[in-house]
Amino acid sequence: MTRTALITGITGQDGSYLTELLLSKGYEVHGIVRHTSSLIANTSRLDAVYQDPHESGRRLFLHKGDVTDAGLLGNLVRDIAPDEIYNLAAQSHVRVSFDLPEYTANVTALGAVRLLEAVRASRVEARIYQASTSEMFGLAAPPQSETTVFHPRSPYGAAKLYAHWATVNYRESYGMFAASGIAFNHESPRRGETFVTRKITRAVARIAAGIEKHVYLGNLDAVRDWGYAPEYAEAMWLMLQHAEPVDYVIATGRPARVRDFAEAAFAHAGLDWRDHVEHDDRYERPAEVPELIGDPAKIGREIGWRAKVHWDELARVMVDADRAALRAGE
Ligand code: NAP
Ligand code: G4F
Repeated sequence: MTRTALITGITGQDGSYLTELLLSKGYEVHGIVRHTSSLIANTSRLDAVYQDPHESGRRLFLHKGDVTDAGLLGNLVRDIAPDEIYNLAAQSHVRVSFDLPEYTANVTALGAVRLLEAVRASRVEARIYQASTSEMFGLAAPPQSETTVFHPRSPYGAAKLYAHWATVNYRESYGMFAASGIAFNHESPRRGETFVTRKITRAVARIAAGIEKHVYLGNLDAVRDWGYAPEYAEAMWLMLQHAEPVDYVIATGRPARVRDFAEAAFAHAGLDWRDHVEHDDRYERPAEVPELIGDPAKIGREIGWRAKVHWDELARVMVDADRAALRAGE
């Protein structure tokens, strides 16, 4: 029997890696794609696996939609009757969430409830993955684990915490197989260009090519636990194959500061980061999350997932990819 998955946020970094993983496992994959006025569809991260709707035997289906539209979600869940649902859609940028708090709550918090409610109302027996985040820990002291008390520091963190508890609540109230992965930062060459790692590695490529001289950053002292996004897609899938719906921290456990990442990225191109990184207050946040370091012991012990790529290798992989893309004129 072909297994079927529905992915919200399929056009994002994680959605694209998860799609590749599920297609490689023989799944039929359905994804929700937002309408834009200027493109037929925002699917550039899916280029490698995109299948023309006129092809026979295709296993990737893209549906126009939005997680702010409850009717659309209800219709899709009922019509597709997926075995697995991955809720990856979000306004996922922390700094942006301070400027768009209500919008962020509508998409990131209420979007999850609309989806849970669509599944409950349809009575489709789908397993649900909710993309929770280490940002929910906020000020809590590291290392953060499944038992750490949450203290979100941004509209995004608060919205994700609401979605997280809604997922727990639907599991406890209705016996649904709904589980949250509390993922720490994960990156890749497909990372959005305004997140700090990709902003740095793109700048390294452009500075090494003589196109630019400087990159402007905010807080260099923030500590993050950066992992490699394709490995996190594997963790999501493994969580839905588990016998029980259980929430897990997904992390490497290896911390680094923003300045460490910058140093490693510039050094990989033979450059000294101190010659090229300037400070700009605009990239500071009204409230910062100073230190996120995950404790991935539980997911390692119970489902055998462990991060292989750590932040310093990640910096090199992303610099190489951005330099290659620049050379190819992308
Ligand atoms: P991303 O690259 O920002 O992708 C977000 C996805 O959500 C995109 O496909 C985006 O569509 C879609 N989306 C946004 N608003 C939507 C709406 N109203 N309706 C439908 N789709 C909408 O994020 P990511 O890095 O892949 O992360 C995936 C999920 O994991 C997100 O929920 C994020 O908050 C969460 N998370 C990420 C990390 C991380 O470090 N990457 C860590 C913890 C949790 P467009 O392409 O059209 O913008
Ligand atoms: O790359 P960032 O924007 O990621 P942040 O805020 O940690 O959020 C990401 O990870 C979360 C998991 O913890 C996800 F849930 C969320 O969706 C997103 O994927 O910033 C990382 C750090 C911050 O401390 C920020 O203040 O880098 C610092 N930073 C310093 N200069 C900067 C910059 N961040 C950005 N985006 N741009 C800067 O110029």
